Amino acid sequence: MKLELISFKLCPFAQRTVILLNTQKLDFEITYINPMNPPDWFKKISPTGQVPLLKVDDKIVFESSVISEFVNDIGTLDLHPNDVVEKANNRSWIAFSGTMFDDLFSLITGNEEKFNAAKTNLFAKFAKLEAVKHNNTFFNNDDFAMIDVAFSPIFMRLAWINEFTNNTLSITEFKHLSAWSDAVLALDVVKNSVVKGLDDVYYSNIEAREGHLSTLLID
Ligand SMILES: N[C@@H](CCC(=O)N[C@@H](CS)C(=O)NCC(=O)O)C(=O)O
Repeated sequence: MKLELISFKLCPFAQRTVILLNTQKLDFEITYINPMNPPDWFKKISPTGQVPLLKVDDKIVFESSVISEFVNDIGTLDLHPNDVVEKANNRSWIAFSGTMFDDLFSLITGNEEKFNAAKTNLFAKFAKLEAVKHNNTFFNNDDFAMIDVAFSPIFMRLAWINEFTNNTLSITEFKHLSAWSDAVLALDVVKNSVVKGLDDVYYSNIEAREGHLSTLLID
């Protein structure tokens, strides 16, 4: 089975796919495009115009949540819990995590009012997660799972923003969440899921958006 991932370097959804493919040790090619200015060949094959898109031989799989499940299906490891209730619960929190990308987008692009509203929203979600997170290394236990993959791009972007500003989005008040984020970000499979220097690109992106967050950047 030949796998080709169509990606965009800054895309958190595509980053999830890269982490999963590498965790499953599956061979794949990666082709980067800019979905805001896509090439014609991409427009022809993509129903949504969005990345990630996975080409599997001559078929396509799109929507990152579906791609994630597909990669789990073809991989040798089952990265979901065995218990069906636990698995459904994990999938619920994965769906919940999707809304955090809207908050992150508003945090980067919004004026002070929108920034504060997005931060309040995001931190209310963190509080909900903190309430259900146990003392384990990862979300379920000591095994890195699909749910940890789903949160990896969020934790990475949060860490970047905290590094670029005076810890504007520090999550240290959430003890379990902080420890979980540290454990996820320490993994090579997560560290290597983005191209070298993407943090600088992210910094420049924050600057270019000229939102409230850009005024909080430190060198
Ligand atoms: N629901 C989609 C969202 C993917 C998404 O928003 N991708 C962005 C890049 S990170 C994109 O392709 N944007 C271009 C567009 O929406 O036209 C998924 O999970 O795959």
